[in-house]
Amino acid sequence: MNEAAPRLSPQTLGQITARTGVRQPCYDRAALRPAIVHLGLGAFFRAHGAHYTEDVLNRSGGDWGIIGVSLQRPNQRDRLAPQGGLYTTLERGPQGERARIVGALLDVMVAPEDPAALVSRLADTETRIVSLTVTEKGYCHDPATGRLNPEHPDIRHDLQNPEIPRSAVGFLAAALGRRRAAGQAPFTVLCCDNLPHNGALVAALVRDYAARLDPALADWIAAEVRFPATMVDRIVPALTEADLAAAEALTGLADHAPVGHEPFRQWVIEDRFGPAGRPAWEMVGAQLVSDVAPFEHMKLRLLNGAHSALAYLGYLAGHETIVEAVSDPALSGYVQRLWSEIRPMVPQPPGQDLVAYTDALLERFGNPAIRHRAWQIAMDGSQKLPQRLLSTVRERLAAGLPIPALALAVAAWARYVGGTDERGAPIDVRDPLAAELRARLDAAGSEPADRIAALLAIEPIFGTDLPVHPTFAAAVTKAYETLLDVGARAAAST
Ligand code: CS2
Repeated sequence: MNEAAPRLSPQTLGQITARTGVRQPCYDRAALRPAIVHLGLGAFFRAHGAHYTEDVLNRSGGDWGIIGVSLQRPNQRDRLAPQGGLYTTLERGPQGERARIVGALLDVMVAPEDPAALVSRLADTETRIVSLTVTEKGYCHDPATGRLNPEHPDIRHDLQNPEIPRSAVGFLAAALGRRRAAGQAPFTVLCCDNLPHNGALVAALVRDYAARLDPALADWIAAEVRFPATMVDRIVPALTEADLAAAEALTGLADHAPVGHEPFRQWVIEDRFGPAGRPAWEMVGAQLVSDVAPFEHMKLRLLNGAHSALAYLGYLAGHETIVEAVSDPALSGYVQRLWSEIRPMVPQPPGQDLVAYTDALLERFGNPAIRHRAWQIAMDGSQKLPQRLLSTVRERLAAGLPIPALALAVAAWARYVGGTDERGAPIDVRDPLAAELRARLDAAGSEPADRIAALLAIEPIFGTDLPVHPTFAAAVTKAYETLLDVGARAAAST
């Protein structure tokens, strides 16, 4: 039997050097300060934002260390703490797999274990940037309007207990309140979630929340705190057992928290940071621009819109992953038609060609080394549909243009949240509105038009305009009927 490999840690790192091809931190980790606190320490950030920062450190040193924060569960901390924050990233492309060790992460905090400690960490003037990847639902807002949902249980809790919050918005406001009270400059808030106008959106949510506690704090936030917008992109599937084995095979060390990711990455950042500064991310490929909006439209609508459409149709058609879905000619033909509907509504960002962009997307989706589960992307559809698909729907309807492929994507979501797949097996529907979706469908009965009307009536998803739009409801109902009649593969082929 093989001996167990030693665990990755600062003490064992030296054992990798004998091996070829594994990049390691080549800067002085002891010089790092907790300058960035990142809320939402998932696989995505560890393979994206932390990777860019790691590249800057490798290139030019500095002290931009990262404290990662889990807002819910302790798993990441439990896996990373014994490794001194070190982890392996696995870049997976058609040419094979390359491992690298990331050292920028200094420590992991688990917010619910000691919320006051996190508020203090954020309020400490060493914290210069607070970045976030808390997923769409983590902002406790109404996705159709972008407004704070004051009825959200976490927001209600935080307004009652502002010093020991639960929500990201509550933590930001509590810490900014402390900075203000102490007469200190604020940190910069860097939202890295796939939300439209993410900087302005989070700014408005934090101000709205703060105003309910202390209007003067809301004014101070409006005047003093920077919330640059960003567009983030890298396909990073959730951790699997196979990743653990792959990391160990490449490095010779056991890592309980590796991350597999595609080679491609993009980060477009609004260059609007306060005197607290930022790492020189532009040195390592990030684009610092004055207007992120065109890049964000391109990415949210063409990448994420297609991802969601492929996730629902692909899942229903029996495909486990995105690569399987786009390897099915029915679905790859469909996604091209979907992109033809979306592209005319997306202004071309500087230096980007949209046809080349979607061609590259098809290659990325078809990367056989990335097994991104349709089920993972299908999650939280109520929070994703508005910015990924429905904003394009609105613009096409306003221009009098047809929406067959977009309507099929919405219908596939409706079919998916019905909770039973095409072979009659139950679907594990994960969504913050899952109970409401279920209740509405149960009340609607079995008529397709009634089921679609019941779902379209959910205002936080569809607003007040789309449910009463005659073309929209009719197009989605028709696509839904086709899905029921012939199944997802055949529906996607028509
Ligand atoms: C995906 C995204 O899970 C999802 O909903 O669409 O995580 C996607 O992989 C990233 O945005 C790619 O940058």
